[in-house]
Amino acid sequence: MPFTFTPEQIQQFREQGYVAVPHFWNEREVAAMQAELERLKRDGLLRNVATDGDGKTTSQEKANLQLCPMWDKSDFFRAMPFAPKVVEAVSQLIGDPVLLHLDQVFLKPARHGAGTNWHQDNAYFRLSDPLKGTALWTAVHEATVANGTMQIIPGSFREEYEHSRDPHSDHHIRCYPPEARALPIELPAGGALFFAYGTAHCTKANTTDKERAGMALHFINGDVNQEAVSGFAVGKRPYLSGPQATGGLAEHGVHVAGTWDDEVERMLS
Ligand SMILES: O=C(O)CCC(=O)C(=O)O
Repeated sequence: MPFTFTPEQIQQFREQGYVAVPHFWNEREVAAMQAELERLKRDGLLRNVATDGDGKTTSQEKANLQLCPMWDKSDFFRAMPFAPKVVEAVSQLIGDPVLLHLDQVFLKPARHGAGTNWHQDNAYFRLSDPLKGTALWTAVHEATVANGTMQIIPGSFREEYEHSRDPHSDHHIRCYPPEARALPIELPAGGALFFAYGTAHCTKANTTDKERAGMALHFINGDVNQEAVSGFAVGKRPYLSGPQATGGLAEHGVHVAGTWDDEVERMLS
């Protein structure tokens, strides 16, 4: 069954800059994500980017563990953006052709997990039209207010906030949006939040007894491929739909499209 947003969901994305889908990924897909993330963690590939307030010194008290990019360390996560429902969903929001712009994960360990401060992705990516790019943020574990789930500011893609270096991260920038308008998005494990490049968002601390991870895929429409800054280099951003899509062959040198279901089963076998 192809994935289809309702007209109301598409309207919400265009007018409010976000749409949440609570059961986007099924239980097997979630279990596979958790297993592969555990392997990446075990292999020491996630890095603590939280700092104690000087923007430089790695914090010993709190941890925001990031891995970016993921595709070159995991065939499983390389396959994820090629999953048919991802391409179908994203193309309904930003139009074809769809390109993958970036992939990464943030893991907040139990009790001392740190959030990622407020920002607009477009402060990094600089699209002239912030609705031509979307994030797909997947709750790899249940994401609640208590464990610091994503918060967004509806409608904020129409506003451009000033960004400066985040003193609590070793490389991020942050802004100071009107937090009174913030909306926390709670999701079960496997839930997805799509939000436009201009939508201000942040995550909060995880002080619960269980770790929580969010995986972020970023996509752009082909019209803005030349103007989009950061992310993968032009030529290395896989075309996922449209006439230039080669199933990953052109960008990765291997055929990735069509492997998602097998990757999920491989992870669980
Ligand atoms: O999961 C997180 O902590 C932050 C994700 C995020 O802000 C992003 O991908 O832009």
